[in-house]
This record gives sequence, C-alpha cells and structure tokens, in this order.
Amino acid sequence: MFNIILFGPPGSGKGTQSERLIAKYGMKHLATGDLLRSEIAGQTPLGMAAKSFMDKGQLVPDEVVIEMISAALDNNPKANGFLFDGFPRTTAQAEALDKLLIQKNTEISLVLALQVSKDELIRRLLNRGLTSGRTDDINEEIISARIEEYERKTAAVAEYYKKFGKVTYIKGEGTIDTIFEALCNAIEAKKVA
Ligand code: B4P
Repeated sequence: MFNIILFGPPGSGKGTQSERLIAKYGMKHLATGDLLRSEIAGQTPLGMAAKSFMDKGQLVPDEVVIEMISAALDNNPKANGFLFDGFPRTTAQAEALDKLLIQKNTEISLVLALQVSKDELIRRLLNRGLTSGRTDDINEEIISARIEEYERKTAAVAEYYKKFGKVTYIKGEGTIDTIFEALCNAIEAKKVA
C-alpha cells in the first residue's frame, strides 16, 4: 500500500493537485475539509459543531477529525492506498494517524509538502472566494487567521515526519501542470527507492 500526505498551507494547491493525483494513481482520496463541508451541508451535529470553528478560520478539534478519518479508513477496506489531503493538521493528528495505519499493517510512505508564499496564498483564496461560496474564503481577516493557525499548529507536522525521513518539499508556485509533474516525479522516486 502506498499512502501519501499532501501537505501545505491553506490555498497551497492540495485540493487542486489531489484531484489529479487520484486520477493518475487510483488512491482513495481522504480530504478532511471536504468531509467536514459535507457534514455541514447535511446539517449533522458534527457539521454544526465544525462550522463554528471553520467560519472563524480555526482548526476543528482533533478528536472530531480523528474520529472522522478513523471511520473513513474502516469504510474503505479494499483501497490500494490513501491520499490524505488537509490531514493531519496537528502533531496529535499525525500521531493518531500513525496508530490507525499500524492497526491496518500499513504506514505513511511519503509526505509531499507544497511551499507557497503568504502573499500568493492570500491572493488565491480571495480569488476562490469570489465564486466558491465558502464562508472561510470571504475576507482577508479570516484567510489570515487560517494561515496563522497553519503556522502555529500545522507547520510542526512536517517536522514530525522529517524525523522519519518521509518529507519531500515541492515548489507550489508556477503552473498547475508543472507542480503536478514535480509531485509525480517525487512519487516515482519514492516508489523505486
Ligand atoms: P481545506 O478544505 O483543507 O482547505 P484549504 O486548505 O483552504 O484548501 P486547499 O489548500 O486544498 O486549496 P487549493 O490550494 O486547492 O480546509 C478548510 C478548513 O477545514 C480549515 O481551515 C479547518 O477549519 C477545517 N479542517 C480541515 N481539515 C482539518 C483538520 N485535519 N483538522 C482541523 N480542521 C480541519 O485551492 C486554493 C485556490 O488556489 C483554488 O482557487 C485553486 O484554483 C488555486 N490554485 C491552486 N493551484 C494553483 C496554482 N498553481 N496557481 C494559481 N492558483 C492555484
């Protein structure tokens, strides 16, 4: 099983590149942002609790997202690999994911970390906010709060996986095609290693 984490700040291209990666490699895509938005759309208790955090640009509590990922792993016993998008976002989530994967006799193979400047992140998210209808893309204040949450709580996740030699950094600025090619090259290099 080949399991990938696509890592990076909000707006770095995780969702965009994930779509292409799953089309090419056939992994099961697990995106916590998408799962949370579908809970909100269904007006479930979990969705309603998550919405109050997401609308302020804050991370949803660890126990909520860990439970959601645990259920998603159980619901996909035949997957030939997972692409984690937007998860883990804290060191506690990373430790929990490692434990869940050990129970399934597998592990994270590679962490692909997209690097994008703060100005470009803000530009992209404000631009997406013009059409996405996403309440967390609406204004620069909320977008900046998300980037601060990333710096405060999420950046440490790359350090966690670096200890195990699993992180490859990818320049996340340029055309979507060029970035996709760099991601694929990193995956192929890891597969043959
Ligand atoms: P996510 O849904 O993960 O949203 P994101 O980080 O904003 O999106 P992403 O990084 O995938 O966007 P993309 O670059 O593709 O999270 C939303 C919220 O959910 C979080 O703030 C948090 O509250 C909550 N949440 C989710 N997971 C959680 C967890 N594990 N723990 C706690 N809370 C959690 O797209 C951005 C824009 O850039 C698009 O418009 C795209 O077209 C554009 N773009 C992409 N690549 C480009 C390129 N190369 N050049 C120009 N534009 C590009």
